[in-house]
Amino acid sequence: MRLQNSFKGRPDDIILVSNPKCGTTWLKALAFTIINRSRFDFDHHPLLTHHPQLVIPFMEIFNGNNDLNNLEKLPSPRILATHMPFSLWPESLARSSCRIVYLCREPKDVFVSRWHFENKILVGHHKIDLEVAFNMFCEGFSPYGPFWDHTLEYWKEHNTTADRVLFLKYEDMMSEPTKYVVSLAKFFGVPFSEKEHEDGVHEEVVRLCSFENLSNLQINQIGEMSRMKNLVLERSTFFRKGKVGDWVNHMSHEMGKKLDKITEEKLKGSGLVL
Ligand code: PAP
Repeated sequence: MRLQNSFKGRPDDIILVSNPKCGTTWLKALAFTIINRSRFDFDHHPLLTHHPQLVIPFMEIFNGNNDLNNLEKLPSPRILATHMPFSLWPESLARSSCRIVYLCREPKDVFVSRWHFENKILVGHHKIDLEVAFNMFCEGFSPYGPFWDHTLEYWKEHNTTADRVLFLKYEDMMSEPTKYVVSLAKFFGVPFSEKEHEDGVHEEVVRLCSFENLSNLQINQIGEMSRMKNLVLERSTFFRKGKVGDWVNHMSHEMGKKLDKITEEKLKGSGLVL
């Protein structure tokens, strides 16, 4: 509500959007590195000493270091992140010409990632029953609304204004990261020059932001990001496996088939396949 009333969108804002557990940490690292590549060299890069979740603030998650006033103070062009569905965006932003990058992911992997995440942050709590959590996910219980509705809202925006909304899939990016780093740079209005291509700058971006590299940095392994009663968010919680298809190690074949069927039905006629 506070965000709806007070947030002032700017036409040159860049907004990174995803359902939780679709790869926000990775997208934040990539966007920050691509946009600021003329300011920092790779050997002394802020991502070597700062968690990727902290280099780009969420629009709707306020804590000690982040509030509406701080968002106001950021220089343009701002890069902000959000998990909010498009229908809940502050009007000034939804109607602006800001650029949006939406990152989606295959829902079985999203569910497994979320189940691990929630088990890890709930301290002193019994392990969340996988089947109970699974049935709730299938029924649409997710922190930002049903998984498919969220994705379809942005898919619709992408189809209406493709030059404003770049729609990406985690799996595609994992299989061809360099190609997507090049597309992101172009979309942000800072394409790689010929010289940068020759020097392999786009490949350096991929390497710096890779799961292997980031998850092995001390800054992303040790310490807490925040603590609230029995919710403890450790820095390492954002890095688990970073793999495509890990769901098979946790869900039965039947569960997989059930979720696939729901996804197929929900996305039917949209042209989107996950
Ligand atoms: P959030 O929704 O809380 O912001 P988010 O970063 O979207 O978290 O999701 C975390 C997932 O991204 C984890 O997936 P997993 O549980 O299946 O392993 C995490 O491992 C993965 N991830 C984090 N950083 C990277 C990266 N650099 N490259 C690829 N995947 C990553």
